[in-house]
Amino acid sequence: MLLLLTLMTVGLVGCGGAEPQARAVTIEAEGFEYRPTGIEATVGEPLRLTLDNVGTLLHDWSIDEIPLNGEARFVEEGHSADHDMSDMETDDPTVHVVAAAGEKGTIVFTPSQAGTYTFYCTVEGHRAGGMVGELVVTE
Ligand SMILES: [Cu+2]
Repeated sequence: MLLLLTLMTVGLVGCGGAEPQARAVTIEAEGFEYRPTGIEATVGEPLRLTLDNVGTLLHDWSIDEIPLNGEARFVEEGHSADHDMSDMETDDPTVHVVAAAGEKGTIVFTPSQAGTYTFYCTVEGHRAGGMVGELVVTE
């Protein structure tokens, strides 16, 4: 019994770690630009998305509606406390990760349905300025 508990504990710790099975994607944000503007994902495969803000403005990366397995969750909070939600052009994006200037933010989520989903920056004026792209999810 003790051995079983030990194994379970190790298992839990392992789950909280680096999630090796997730596909890691980094998007740079600078000016009003994402690099790249296109991302691919696979249904049922966790996507570990890092927004690397190498610019001088606050940016985020958001998808309004995308079917997920479970909930999107932050790996690192970054400096989301600095993010003024009143600037957001939408109430409740399904996936939302924020990175202050010079910071990174990471979120893990698992798409559950194939499709093409628009991602964009919710900071006022940024989407219009070009901060928009597509996440293509395939079976
Ligand atoms: Cu932005």
